[in-house]
Amino acid sequence: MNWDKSENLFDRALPLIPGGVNSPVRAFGAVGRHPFFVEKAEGPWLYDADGNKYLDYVCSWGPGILGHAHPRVIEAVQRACAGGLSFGAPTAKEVELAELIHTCVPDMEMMRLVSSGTEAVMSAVRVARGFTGREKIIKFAGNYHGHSDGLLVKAGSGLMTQSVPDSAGVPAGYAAQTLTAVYNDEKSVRALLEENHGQVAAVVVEPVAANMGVVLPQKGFLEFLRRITQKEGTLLIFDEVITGFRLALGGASQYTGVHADLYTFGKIVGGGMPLAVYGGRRDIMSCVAPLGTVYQAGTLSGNPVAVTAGIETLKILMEDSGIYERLDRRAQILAEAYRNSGLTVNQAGSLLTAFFTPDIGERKGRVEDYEDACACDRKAFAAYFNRMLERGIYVAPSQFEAMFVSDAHTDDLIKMTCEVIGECLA
Ligand code: KE4
Repeated sequence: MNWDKSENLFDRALPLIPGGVNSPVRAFGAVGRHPFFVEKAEGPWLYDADGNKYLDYVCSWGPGILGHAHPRVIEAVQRACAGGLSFGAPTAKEVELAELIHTCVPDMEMMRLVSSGTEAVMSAVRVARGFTGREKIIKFAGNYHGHSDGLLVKAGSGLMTQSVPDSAGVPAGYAAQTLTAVYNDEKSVRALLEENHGQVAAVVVEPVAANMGVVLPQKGFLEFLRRITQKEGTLLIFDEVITGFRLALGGASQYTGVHADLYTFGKIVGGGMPLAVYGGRRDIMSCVAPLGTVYQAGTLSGNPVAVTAGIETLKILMEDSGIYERLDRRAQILAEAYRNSGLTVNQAGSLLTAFFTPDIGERKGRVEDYEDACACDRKAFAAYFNRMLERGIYVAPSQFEAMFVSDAHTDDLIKMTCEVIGECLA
């Protein structure tokens, strides 16, 4: 493959944009090569500036569940654009999208549209603090909730110590209000809640983790979080920016049967445009200005063009009852191909990650938390990524990300992918 045009674009970008990209993972740092620059996308295909064609299993990190440039979505967005791009005033479409979201996720009794997953989670945490009057929150190592200061933290030296910033520029004081537990480890959650009794506003969790690679909640873990937060007067926030409308039309609460107090959605809900949502129990969301005293605002919140993309995407998902079964089946076939090549695979619906686990001790072939994920062989992953890319298959450029299957990945393309996986891992 030739990447001359991408290289030239990268050279032009570097002096103007940090790392030449507008989001770090796009720089391909983890896979030891420069990024390609995308020209256009259609269905399951990405086309780069040099005309190379890739079968896309990143799907813009999740939004592309229908495949790229779905005709119905594009036509609706084009029509919306002709009517104006932004008004800073309420529109009927925002009400329609809120009604659709409530229909799909009944727990979303009241909600606010915002412009990114980061903004959704940041706002949900603020509402939880405003509603409970408490300041601390608990998150999990390996869960990612966007780049707001209070959530860019990692576990301190010991589990019981305060979290420390996971980025320069995050004040220690912000990090100190965020406690870090171990995913799938009930003891770590119980200890933090006991140690900080009456002080924890919320537990924020990815109900199926997808930012340390895909890691499923072990049986009973989410139910445990639900019980212990209720007992403690702490709110439970499901960060469904990835899992929402991905695992099921009703997201993780439908997929797992566990119900949270607040939810955040992004990616699919905006059909690939800058739109995300936070919401949940009406008594909690009634704290949000102008109803209540928790302030949150946004010039582009509920942007009519982004909302149009979201409405059309949700309508297509709601009309096609077989889509989730199709996506799950295809993902299972891919998972089997990776397992047959000796990798450990975690899969939930159309989300999966193939892990290059070290074959050490009794943890062989299991990735159940961040520590397991960190033990994977990242060099082997990078070599596999580049072999797949050379063969025209684009998977996420990091061991700690998910593979996304879309409805545009036909059975034939899945079959072809399995063959390439076998070649690349032989
Ligand atoms: P955004 O601000 O990137 O829209 O959403 C932040 C976010 C919040 N919560 C979860 C569970 C998320 O996965 C994300 C963002 N996901 C990453 C991919 N793992 C976005 C890709 C990127 O950072 O470029």
